[in-house]
Amino acid sequence: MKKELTFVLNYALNKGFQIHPDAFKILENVDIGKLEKIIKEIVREKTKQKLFQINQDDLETYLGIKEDPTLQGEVKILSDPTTKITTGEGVKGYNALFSSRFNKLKKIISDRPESRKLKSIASIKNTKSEDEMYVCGLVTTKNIERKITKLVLEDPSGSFEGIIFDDELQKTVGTLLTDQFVMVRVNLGKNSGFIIKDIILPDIPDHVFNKSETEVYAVFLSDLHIGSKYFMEEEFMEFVSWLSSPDPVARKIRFVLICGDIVDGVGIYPNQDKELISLTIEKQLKKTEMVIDQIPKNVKVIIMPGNHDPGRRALPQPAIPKKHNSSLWEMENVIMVGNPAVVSLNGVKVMMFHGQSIDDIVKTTPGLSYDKPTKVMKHLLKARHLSPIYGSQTPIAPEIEDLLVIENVPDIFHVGHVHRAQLDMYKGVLLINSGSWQKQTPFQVSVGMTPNPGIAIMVNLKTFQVFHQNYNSNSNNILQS
Ligand code: D5M
Ligand code: FE
Ligand code: ZN
Repeated sequence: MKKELTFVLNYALNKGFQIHPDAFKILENVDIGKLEKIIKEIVREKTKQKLFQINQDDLETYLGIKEDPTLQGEVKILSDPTTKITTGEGVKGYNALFSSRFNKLKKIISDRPESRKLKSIASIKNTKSEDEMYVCGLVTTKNIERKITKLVLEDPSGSFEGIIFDDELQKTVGTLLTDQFVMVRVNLGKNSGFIIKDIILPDIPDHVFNKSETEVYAVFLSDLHIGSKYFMEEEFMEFVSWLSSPDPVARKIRFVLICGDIVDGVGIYPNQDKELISLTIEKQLKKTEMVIDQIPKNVKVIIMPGNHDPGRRALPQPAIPKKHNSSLWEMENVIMVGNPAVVSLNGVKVMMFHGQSIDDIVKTTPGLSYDKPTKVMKHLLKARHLSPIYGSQTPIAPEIEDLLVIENVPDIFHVGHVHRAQLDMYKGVLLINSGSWQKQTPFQVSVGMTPNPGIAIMVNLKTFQVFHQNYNSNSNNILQS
């Protein structure tokens, strides 16, 4: 304990006072230079009233940080895959998944005026019409060779192949993701092949974001990796104790969102045990519980899993199962959701997705990289899908309903996974990659991945002003925007 704190405690005790543990918590975070004055004044006042206990209320009144009861902290779960998971069997399952993806995205694109001319692939197969036509489907192949680019799409009626000559459109084809939904404008060419004249993505319209009525803040966090040797425990605990401090922003925080990889897990990558401090899931979750318990109880904590957390690996992921640690589930202010999830915080809609698909997208798409995750997030919004590529590194379960389609436009899109905190805006949607609280791992060193861990991002849900705090002592470690 700091000597200044010991001094004021002894002072109060000698005057016959008791200090409530909640009051003590506040005292621990008070500027030490002010401690003595605060205690002496409270002791003098309360002695007059003949009340010999110093409680939280006394300190909050004195410090002017009394909780504002008008600040709302309302969470609604708008979408969570946990109870919706109904995985199909084998080929039948995948057919159902892709048919659900196609139907949902066709409905989304139907809002565009061009869609009135939309035809099924089968119906244009033998056409002799010279008019322009529109078809849509999922990208099955893109073939970019010398000057000729071919694109193959599939809809429930069949398969369509088109050729692209235009340079700009050829570049667009390069950025399309396999299994992504697109609409194309086509003409019949001279030798009865189809020529693609335009490629239209479902995309999002310009968005006017919803606001909280009161000036409440939400904190955006991801990739704690509790249990790993590289979890920045000291820095993270410093941030957590700031949440109880008299800082005016801290006093207005009502939500903490954790976007996956809360624990490091067990057996996630080869020889992981050499990099773990806690060797079992149970121990890692126990530690998590201790950490989360330090967050003030008037703050709702939303926990979503990532690829390191227990449950299942394939997307969509259910919430971390109860069987490992019931107390985390039972904490009054903790809400466990699956990946992806959409939550409403005082009416502000946040879409949370861990971001597994970024790995596949970065590897196959020119112009996208790990150090600019919000660029990939824009790509996902344009595709209106969180993980289009099937059959690569990111496992996707053959759900009867495709729960990874972005059906509604969120106000905030929150992602993690790549350990690079970055902010951006796209058509009125705030994009947040909340980075990590894990130092660079030997794997990341080996592949030249430089994380910027230890940054807490906070958003004022009334004004959408963004703040951040950097707990990393390395001065090169900065938030990108
Ligand atoms: O992933 C953090 C980042 O590091 C994410 O972009 C994937 C990448 N990563 C981590 N381990 C591997 C292996 N073994 N192969 C390829 N890419 C990897 P995280 O989910 O925190 O481990
Ligand atoms: Fe991670
Ligand atoms: Zn991850």
